[in-house]
Amino acid sequence: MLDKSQRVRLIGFPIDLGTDRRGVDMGPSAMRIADIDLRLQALGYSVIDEGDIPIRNIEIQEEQHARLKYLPEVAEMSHVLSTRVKDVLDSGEFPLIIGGDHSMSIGSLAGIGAHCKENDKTLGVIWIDAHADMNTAETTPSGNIHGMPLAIAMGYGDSSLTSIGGDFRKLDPRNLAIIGLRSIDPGERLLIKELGVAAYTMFDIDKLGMHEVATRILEEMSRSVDHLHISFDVDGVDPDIAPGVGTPVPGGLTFRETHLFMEMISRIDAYASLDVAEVNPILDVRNKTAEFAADVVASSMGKRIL
Ligand SMILES: [Mn+2]
Repeated sequence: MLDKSQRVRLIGFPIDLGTDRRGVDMGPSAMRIADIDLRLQALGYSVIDEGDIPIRNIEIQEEQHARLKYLPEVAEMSHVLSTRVKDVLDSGEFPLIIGGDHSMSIGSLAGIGAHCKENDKTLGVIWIDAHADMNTAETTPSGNIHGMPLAIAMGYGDSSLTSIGGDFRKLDPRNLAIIGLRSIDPGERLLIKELGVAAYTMFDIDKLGMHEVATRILEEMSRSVDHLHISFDVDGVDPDIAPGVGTPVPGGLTFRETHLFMEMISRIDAYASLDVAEVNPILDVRNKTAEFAADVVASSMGKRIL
């Protein structure tokens, strides 16, 4: 259970260099307009919004690497985010990082990994996503870095990215679970199998039910990790509920499946950091995706129906 006297530190990371679809750089703004801070304050938390980490926009830079688009800026800004997230954790606060495309998690996981290493904690990650985000420059069909952050956290990828936060593997694949998968590239399929990642596809959720899937994952995580990070790619949710995402894929998590999972997360002692990725206001309808995401975040932090 989260301690509501803990301070939540809201960090905006408006990156859209990791994706081809424009608009996710406005994600932090949309989440603020959806009152993410007030929703958490209503639960009793004190929330400090420290604004956005400034990122140079796409128009004033060159693509350079076709298989790692905008690599220099992504690497530099991931380094900045990593340092910031580590400092927030070191000072005992809860970092809530709002993106931005999912390349944001390169920096957040690097910082969390560095904090865990220094404090002898084992890091666990639950990745909610339609996609596996486990490509490398060798396997990527698009060259978009937002399809790579999980591979990078586990030590696979360009060394300018895997070395952020320190030259070590931030996440042991045994301490990773992915939920909501329904669009996986061939190279990712191989890596998931090679590493034996606990990957719960929509098939598994349909078959077992979200309560069973969440119970299995959280029992395992509660046994084996000290710091649980949630990376919530809003495209894990069905586009009917969350149309404002960069890469929508039909057949995703329902409204209730998403909330149920997050309500269960809130009971886990090790839960200590959260990313929200891929909210794209340009593709949204009257900000409903950010409103939903903000409500889901509140569920993960203790909001209850009764
Ligand atoms: Mn993703």
